[in-house]
Amino acid sequence: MKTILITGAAGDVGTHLRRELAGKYHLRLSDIKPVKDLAAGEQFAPGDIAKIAHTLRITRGVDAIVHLGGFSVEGPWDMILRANIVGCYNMFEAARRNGVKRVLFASSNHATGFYRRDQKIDHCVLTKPDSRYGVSKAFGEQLGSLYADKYGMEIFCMRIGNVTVAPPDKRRLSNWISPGDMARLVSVGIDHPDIKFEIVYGVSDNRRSWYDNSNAYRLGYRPQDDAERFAAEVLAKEQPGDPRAELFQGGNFVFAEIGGDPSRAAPKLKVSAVQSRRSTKSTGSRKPKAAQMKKPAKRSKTRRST
Ligand code: 15L
Repeated sequence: MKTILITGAAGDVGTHLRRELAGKYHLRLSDIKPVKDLAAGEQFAPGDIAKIAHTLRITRGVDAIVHLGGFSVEGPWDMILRANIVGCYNMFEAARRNGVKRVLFASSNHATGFYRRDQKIDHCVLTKPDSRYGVSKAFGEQLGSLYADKYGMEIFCMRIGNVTVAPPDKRRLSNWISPGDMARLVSVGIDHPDIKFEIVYGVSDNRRSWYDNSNAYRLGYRPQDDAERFAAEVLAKEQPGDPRAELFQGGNFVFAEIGGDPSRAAPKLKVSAVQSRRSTKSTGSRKPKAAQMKKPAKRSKTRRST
């Protein structure tokens, strides 16, 4: 049985994966926080990914790494830098030095969050990050590309949507992935015999999907869930949102903050009516024309985006 290192294992996605992958792999679970209630086949390896000595220790002797660790939403630059840039570099570098070829990188839909919702995007589009967080995910993908080309490593980048038992809002009807499908995608990334560098979308088979996930399907991903079964319930309680969040795939992550403080409100953007719907493949270079900067709005308490 393969031994798999999961970083960020104390988080939500890690917790779902532990349950879904139990018995299939030996799991080495790493996090800066304690990982509790270890089951048979699980081992805890504490570590701070911003420290190379720690990443060298936790990656030793594993068959593959599922790198979930880092800051998982928009945050101040110093936090993103430490956890998602330095931490990500340390993971790839430690994997290389320890001879671990296969790395599954938890990228995010926010690496492409500035694509409009009326665009369908595939694995070939240019990144369009919607936040510092999104930039850090684009960075991780590029680092993976470097390690694949330069060192022959096997890199599987998953642009993950929202991993929850049920999609919490309308946006997530398009980017939701059930825990079961997430585990199915991770298993493809671990067990596919011929990965060099791949980008796939971590989404279920959602009727409202913004993604052409044919690359994942080509590699053997067979999602079994569709967010549509939650649609009536989700839409019934959906409140009218900010038009900017309606326009872009990244939702609230597209907002800018005053002075870079994510707890403060975004400047107002002038948003024209959504242009005619295009369901064809994106060019990858087209800029959304509808948004222009305007003067700042009032302070908001919201920090986490939807
Ligand atoms: C992400 O990348 C975040 O890690 C997660 O917390 C969700 O916010 C998700 O994106 C999303 O877009 O719903």
